[in-house]
Amino acid sequence: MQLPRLYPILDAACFPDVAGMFAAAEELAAAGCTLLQYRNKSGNARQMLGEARELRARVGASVKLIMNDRADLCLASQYDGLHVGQDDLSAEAVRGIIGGERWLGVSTHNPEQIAEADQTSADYVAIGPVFATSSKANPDPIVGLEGVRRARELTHKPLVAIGGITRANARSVIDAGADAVAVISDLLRDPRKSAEEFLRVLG
Ligand code: 3NM
Repeated sequence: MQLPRLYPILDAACFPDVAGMFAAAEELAAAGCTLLQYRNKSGNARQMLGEARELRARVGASVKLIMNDRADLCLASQYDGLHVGQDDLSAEAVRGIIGGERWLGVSTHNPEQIAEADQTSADYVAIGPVFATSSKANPDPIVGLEGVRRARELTHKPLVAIGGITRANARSVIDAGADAVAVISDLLRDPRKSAEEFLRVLG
């Protein structure tokens, strides 16, 4: 499994309407992003499936699409992977649902959770929030670059850093040991230009 350096997250709550989210997805794909996550913490299942399918239609088959939280919607939308947090079904439980081929990512926020995720069949581990973020309700304590370094020591799995990552600090996060950065807010304004700039500094 090879993670691209940039892992944009399309959070439905960050767009005034779904048309904006679909347009952003197209722009991110045009910029060269090859991995996107669809996140919707407040939509109902039917709405989410419709949006997930539309995202696939917009970005095409060459972009890997990851569903946040919902194993059922991952299967129903034929997404390439699933990302779960600490309050979702366990990695092993969702692995049993999505099968061995789809990518599985697990969010962690401290060394204990990283060590635990490392023992699962997860394909990558996410650590965060690295910096202050306003994109997540009730975020865990900030782990900083030191938290990324620590995470790097605790797992050999591909490591995704998340939380407050911008074009200005992304390089430092990779240098601290992350394989990829997951980003919501710093891709919202002019997604294509922002993603191109991320890819340039991360390249
Ligand atoms: N998860 P932004 S932080 C979705 O710590 C999410 O696991 C986090 O958004 C974690 O790039 C976060 O705008 C929000 O800070 C990331």
